[in-house]
Order: sequence, then C-alpha cells, then structure tokens
Amino acid sequence: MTISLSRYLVEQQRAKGHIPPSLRLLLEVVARACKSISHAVNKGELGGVLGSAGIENVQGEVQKKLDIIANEVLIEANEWGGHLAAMASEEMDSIYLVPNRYPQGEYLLLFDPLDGSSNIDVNVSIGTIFSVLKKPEGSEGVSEKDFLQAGKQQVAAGYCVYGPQTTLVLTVGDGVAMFTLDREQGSFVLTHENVRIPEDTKEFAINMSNMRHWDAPVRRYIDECLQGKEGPRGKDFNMRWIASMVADVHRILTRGGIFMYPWDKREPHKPGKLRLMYEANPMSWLVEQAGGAATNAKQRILDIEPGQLHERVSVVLGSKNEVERVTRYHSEN
Ligand code: P6P
Repeated sequence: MTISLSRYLVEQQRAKGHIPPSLRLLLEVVARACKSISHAVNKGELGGVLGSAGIENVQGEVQKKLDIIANEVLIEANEWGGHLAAMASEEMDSIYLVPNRYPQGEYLLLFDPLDGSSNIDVNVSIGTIFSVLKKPEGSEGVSEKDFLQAGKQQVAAGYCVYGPQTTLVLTVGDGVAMFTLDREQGSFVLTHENVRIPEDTKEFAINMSNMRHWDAPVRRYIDECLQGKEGPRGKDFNMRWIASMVADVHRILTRGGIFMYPWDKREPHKPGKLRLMYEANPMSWLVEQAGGAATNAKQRILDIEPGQLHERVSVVLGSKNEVERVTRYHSEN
C-alpha cells in the first residue's frame, strides 16, 4: 500500500499534531508547484526554456529562463491560498507581499526556486529549496525584518531534486521523509521515512579548484582526506562535486558524506557563497533531523541570527563526526 504525500501530511497533522491544517495546505501547494517546475525542467530545449534570460538577480548572477519560470510558478501557486503573509526568493530583491485581494496567513515562505542553475543547460540535476517560518506574533503587516529569524525557528523545510527521479524531501520536525514523483498518477509517493545520515563517511564534496584560496583548517582537513590510508585518517576517501547543492545534499542524506562551501580568500568580505535563509537553513535542518550536523565551521548554522535577507554563509554539513572534525580544526586554528 503506497502512502501519498497528502496522506503523510494528514498523519502529521492528525496523529502527531505536528502541523496545523494551514501548514499542511502550504506544503501541498509547494509540492504541486514543484511538480509544475519539474514538468518545465524536463522539457528542456523542447520547451524553449533553456539558456539565459539576459538579466541579473540580486545576487549579481545572470538569471536563466528557468530561474524566472520557477520563481513565477511558486509565487502564483502560493499567493491565493490564505496560508501566507509573504514570500522571499533568491530571485527577488525584496519580499513579496500577498496581494490585498487574497486573505493573509500566518506563514512566511522562503525559497531558492531553482538552485544549481549552472547545471540547467547541461542536463545535470537541479532543485527547488524551501523554508517555512511563522510570522512573528503581533506585528502589524509584514516586512523584511519578520523574515530575519534563526534557522532553528523553521516550522518546515525541504527541497525537490529534478534528477533521474523527481524527489521531494521534507521535514516538519519529525525526521526526514522522501517522496518520489509517480508521473503516471501525478502524485508524490513516500519512498523513504526516518532518513538517517551515517555519522562517519569516506566521501567529501568541495570545489577543489578553490584550494589555494582556502583557510588553513579547510586545507588541513582536505589534505588529510587526500593522504588516504597512509595518512592520519587511515582510510581512503572519494570525492564528489555536482555544483548543485540540492544534488550533493541529496546524496549525503541518502548515503552519508560531508559537503563544504567554506569561506575563501577570493571575496574575503563575504562569509561564504551560499545563502543563509533559503539554502543553508533549510538544508541544515534536514541534515540535523537525519542525525547529521551543520555548521559555518565555527557555530551551528541554525543558531545564526540573520542580519539581512540575502546574507551568505560558510557551510560545512553532513556526517556528524566529519563536521565536528572540521569545526574542531577551526577552533584549534
Ligand atoms: P561553484 C549553485 O549555483 C550553488 O549555489 C550551489 O547549488 C552549489 O553547491 C554551488 O553554488 C556551486 O558553486 O563555485 O562550485 O560553481
């Protein structure tokens, strides 16, 4: 007997009291939007959706056509339901208020509509990352500062990876569940529950081309991995780098590993490349809910109090013992 996403969410609402009906509706709507995005991504060249849109986003990155399509799909799917007060996206400079013609809800939805854009045109896995916060009590209306909450305040987080399968991965604070899209039925079916990340690993993910720019503790950690059996780690390591955080994190949730996008000397004023609010925070909660760890090499990512909506952060996440080792090397430095 298969369990659909809808049934899983009803159970989370009814049996475990983990989520209220309005959050269940929000997650159903986000999942439906991900199905639409998957459909557009899968068309590729045939849908005329590849290539650049020729405009830059707030990150100073040239937007792909699919970045804009995915962003519009998520906005249009979520604005009318009455469950949201506002949305924030990697692709939009400022927050998006739910139009007055629709009822306002108590949730804030943040997303990177299509992460890994550099992979879109070369047919490598990409994904949508989303995070849900509650609008602070009592605040009249909604503004950007309502979004500036530490990651530990999230009430739901997840991603949808558009790869050989389209898989939605979700936590509402009761562990991590994975749902694979059944294209014949058009529904997400539960395929993994209570996902666990092994505490040790032999696989690291980092962009090695940046090696000369890394800080000493990162250099030490990777050098030891590269020394393999003959080195201080006493075992050989393998390396993966898909340059699509969703795909790299999905591999780690599925078989363990450590993912690192650390601070480096190329842009020393930036704490890292990845964004805190709609990349690092949702991924960190998923990883912790699966028994892993996530730090910025110094502190738990979910404890970081954000200062700006699009602020960046250094990311070290995955198998608990490896993350702790990297964090320890930084504290010893
Ligand atoms: P680099 C994709 O653009 C992204 O934001 C993450 O998904 C990915 O992990 C990282 O950047 C890749 O960065 O510098 O290796 O291209």
